[in-house]
Amino acid sequence: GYSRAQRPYMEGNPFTTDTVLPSLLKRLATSQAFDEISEDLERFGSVVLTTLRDLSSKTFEPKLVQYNQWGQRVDELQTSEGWRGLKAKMQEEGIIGIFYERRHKELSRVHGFMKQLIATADTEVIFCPLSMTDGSARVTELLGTPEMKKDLFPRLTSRDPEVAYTAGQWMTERPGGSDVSQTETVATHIPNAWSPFGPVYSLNGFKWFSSATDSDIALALARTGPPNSGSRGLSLFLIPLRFPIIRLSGAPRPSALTNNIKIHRLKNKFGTKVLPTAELSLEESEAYLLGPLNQGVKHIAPVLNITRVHSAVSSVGYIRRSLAIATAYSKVRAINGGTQLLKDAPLHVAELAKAHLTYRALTHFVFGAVLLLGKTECGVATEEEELRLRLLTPAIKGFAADKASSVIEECMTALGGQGYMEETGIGHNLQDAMAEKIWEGTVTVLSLDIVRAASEPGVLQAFISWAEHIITSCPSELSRQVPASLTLLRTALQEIASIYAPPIVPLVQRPALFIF
Ligand code: MFK
Ligand code: FAD
Repeated sequence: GYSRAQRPYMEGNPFTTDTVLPSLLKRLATSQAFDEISEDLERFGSVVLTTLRDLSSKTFEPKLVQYNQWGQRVDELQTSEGWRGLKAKMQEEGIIGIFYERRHKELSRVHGFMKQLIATADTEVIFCPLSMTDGSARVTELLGTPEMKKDLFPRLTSRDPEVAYTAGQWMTERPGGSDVSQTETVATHIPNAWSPFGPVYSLNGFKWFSSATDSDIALALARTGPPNSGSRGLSLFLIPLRFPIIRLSGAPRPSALTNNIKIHRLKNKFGTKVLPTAELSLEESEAYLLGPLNQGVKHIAPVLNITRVHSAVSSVGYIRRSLAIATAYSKVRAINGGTQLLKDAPLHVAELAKAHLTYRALTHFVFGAVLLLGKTECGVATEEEELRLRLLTPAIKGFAADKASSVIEECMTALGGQGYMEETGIGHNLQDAMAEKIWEGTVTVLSLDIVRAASEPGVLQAFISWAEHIITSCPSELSRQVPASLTLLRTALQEIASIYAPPIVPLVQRPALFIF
């Protein structure tokens, strides 16, 4: 018989004991790249269990001190040592560096995102500011002035926490986050001012959600066209959160007030509590135009698309750890009077298997897009692959977010009462994972983006050709086993192709997501 006492479970190395990641990496990488990347992931797996968990335990909710004892406005944002340590450690580990050093060429995205996947559930949403930093680095790489490329880009991608910058993304305003056409922040050109970072503007407005309030810069939308110009009157700006924009290493961090940015309030959130999400006002704040005038939405899209891939990876990362815990528990928990372990009870195993199947499918789905992102950024993607990535990006983000919470809930119940205890961290993961359904576009808004993408020339055809190729190249035994699913997929794709031809039928927008 087995001990009937409560016994702690042991979590293994999150990379080597994972049932999906090593074999997926082997499938995607050459053997030399596999050796190098898997060695790094195995080492990093131990860092997750030791250093990162230790740093996470030293985090607490940020505090805002608006006034000092003399009644002066100071807007001091106090974050925890653990939070700052997590950020520094991840920068040292090459998040963001790996993505832009591109040492493993198109596999660099797979490498960095596998690191994130195994760390997500142990790092208090540190990948939120880092994902926006990643998107900002990409926009700088694509659109930046020579000075931005020389001064900012190396900092956004640096592995040295002393010089590295993080960036925020300010799109959401009070009238609407999904619909940025309502943006109220106004940008006024300052004709005689000059900056190496581009034409200088003065911004006035209110940003309703700023999650990287401790960052160095932000990318924001502001109105440069007439008030009735909707989103086609918005431009993209680089805003220094603090002056001087280029900080000397070791110098104290000035307040956001140095650029006339007031931090009004920290949000009181359901989860992601360590992340300093604030409401801000810009009052004659200095900013630099990035890219062409009145095309802000189009040019912030690389940030949206990159952070959406981060979000999809995070959703899968929360599932990974919850499932690892549930699996580990099944090896120590005795049932039926000590005659059996949970892992040997078919009913219980069937539940774990269902969760595992979703985890496996989502990981493959998400990393399919991650590889396409890597190829696109390295200039080795075919035109079809780039079009496919456009369609898959909102699909992986919305779909992974939509699936994650119910799988995490199943993992929680797989531990019985222990699963509901804070110490396991599953509830904490669930709270954080819920944000993935809302930020960077709600699930509904992402299904609308699938529709937008599908109506762009060539996108849907690129997807259908690829899906048909996959269907026809399935081994015949597999085709025989799942003929109904294959037929369904083919029919669904044909339906989408006809429905998505303009004019778009709004009622099919959300179901569009579920076709994946
Ligand atoms: C670790 C976790 C990672 C995540 C952490 C992040 C923390 C949270 C941060 C945030 O939440 S930041 C705020 C995120 N906000 C959103 O995601 C807004 C959601 N709403 C949308 O995405 C809307 O679809 C959008 C605001 C983009 C709609 O705007 P418009 O102006 O009505 O779009 P329109 O007119 O269809 O498109 C304008 C242009 O942009 C078009 O190009 P053209 O000018 O050439 O015609 C579009 O094709 C292009 N575009 C729009 N979305 C695109 C895109 N291009 C590429 N990719 C996209 N996703
Ligand atoms: P709304 O746009 O008002 O949406 C409300 C509901 O309406 C949703 O269910 C939505 O799906 C639905 N809806 C909207 N439009 C349509 C439509 N056309 N058809 C059908 N249904 C629709 N934003 C930033 O810019 N920077 C940040 O750093 C940031 N950090 C965040 C951190 C957290 C923890 C959270 C929760 C949000 C953050 N956001 C940030 C804001 C986030 O991006 C927005 O909340 C999100 O885009 C939705 O916008 P909204 O809140 O205005 O909701």
